[in-house]
Amino acid sequence: MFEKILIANRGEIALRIHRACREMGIKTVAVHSSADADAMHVRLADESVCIGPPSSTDSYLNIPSIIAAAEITNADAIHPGYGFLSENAKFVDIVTAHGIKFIGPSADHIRLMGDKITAKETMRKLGVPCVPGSAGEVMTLAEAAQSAAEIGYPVIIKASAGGGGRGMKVAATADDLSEAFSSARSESKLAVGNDAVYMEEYLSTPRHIEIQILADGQGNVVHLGERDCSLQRRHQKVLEESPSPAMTDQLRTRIGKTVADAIRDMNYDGVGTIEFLFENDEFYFIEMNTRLQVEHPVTEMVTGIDLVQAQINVAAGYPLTLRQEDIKFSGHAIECRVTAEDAVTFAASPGPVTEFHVPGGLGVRVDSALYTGYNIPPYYDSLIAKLIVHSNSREECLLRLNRALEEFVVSGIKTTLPLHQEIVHNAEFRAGSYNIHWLEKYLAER
Ligand code: MV4
Repeated sequence: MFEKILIANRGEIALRIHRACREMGIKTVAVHSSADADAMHVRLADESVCIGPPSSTDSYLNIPSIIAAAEITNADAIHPGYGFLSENAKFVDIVTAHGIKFIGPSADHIRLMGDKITAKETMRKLGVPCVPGSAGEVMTLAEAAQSAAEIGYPVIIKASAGGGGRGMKVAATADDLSEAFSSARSESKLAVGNDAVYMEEYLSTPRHIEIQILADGQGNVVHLGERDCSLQRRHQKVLEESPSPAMTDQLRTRIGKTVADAIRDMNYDGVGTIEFLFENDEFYFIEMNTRLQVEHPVTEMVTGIDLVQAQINVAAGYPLTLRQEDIKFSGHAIECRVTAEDAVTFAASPGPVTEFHVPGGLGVRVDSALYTGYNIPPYYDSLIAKLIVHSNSREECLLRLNRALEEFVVSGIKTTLPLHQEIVHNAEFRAGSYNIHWLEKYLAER
């Protein structure tokens, strides 16, 4: 097992990883920007190294600084968390070349899944259902027109190197195609420096459902069920739950087996998430994330499995002892992402936190690096806390979530806690009858 892990991240996820390490008897190294010297992840780690000025580009994305910090402290592995360098294949190559273990999949798997065209082609060949679409890249407008005619309108044009909805355009009819095709390409070129695009049938009202997998690269793969992440605003998830209100045991078992088989065939190792659009009881693969995700606690609560400890174990070369039949899904979990933003305008609200009181009690978990007196710096992601609630049924989970939200106090800054209170009281949300457009529509009409 590793003796010391460098955590190449900040905020609640750095703390989350530190906690897993501590319980496993592994020492931790925190890295931080000059703006984060007083951050909780720095306070709790065994050692810390300042890796640069406030800007992420110069600190949490600064590869030479992070490698130097690992060498100085003699860390034998690096955990990237989510965001930052977590899906950067070049970083994995450099970490590996320095004789340090990257806690995550191989650089090749990250590259394969980072290119959405090769990701989809790989999954299709391995028997995973995909959205009907073009055979790979669409290079010219003529090709786009032919492909769209075969698929049928409406179609969606996506950037192969994209993600988070960047460079994504819908063409409702043939009249919209030329404009959609050229703007998808130029947006993609601008955002990711690559103008390769592909095309799919546009699904009008799907849910976003993702399957969590855990693999050891030694032939052992398990799936840990689904998370429904349909509640999003501008491609940022707001609330996630498991099980999905739209799922059945039969559908879960079937897609879970399909996904686990594909991941085994790929020889993938580590944790991963396979994202689907789900409409009329059918799954359509869209993308795979090769990292630990923000919403992983929802899965931890319903399976009882510590995903970060599992991730560290497989990275250290221990085979998975867990078998699919050992995994029991118990009850219901909901995660609310609390951000330092105005709950109505979504204007950023960094600054000093004068009061921070978290809810507690049975089935309530708060993952946060905040403390009373902390000054939230303006340079990073606005996530300040994840409230995760677990109970026996969705109904009881909603009652518990409402109770926990009532107890939660954050003063000095604005937060999205009031938005979560609105959502938990909303009849449509309570009925579970929502899709990927529900939240934006609700926000536009409220
Ligand atoms: C789609 C789609 C409809 N049809 N693909 C948006 C981000 C990207 N990762 C995938 N996205 C979508 N792909 C087809 N063929 C609709 C979306 C989409 C969406 C997906 C998940 C969650 C929220 C969304 C909001 C708008 C559009």
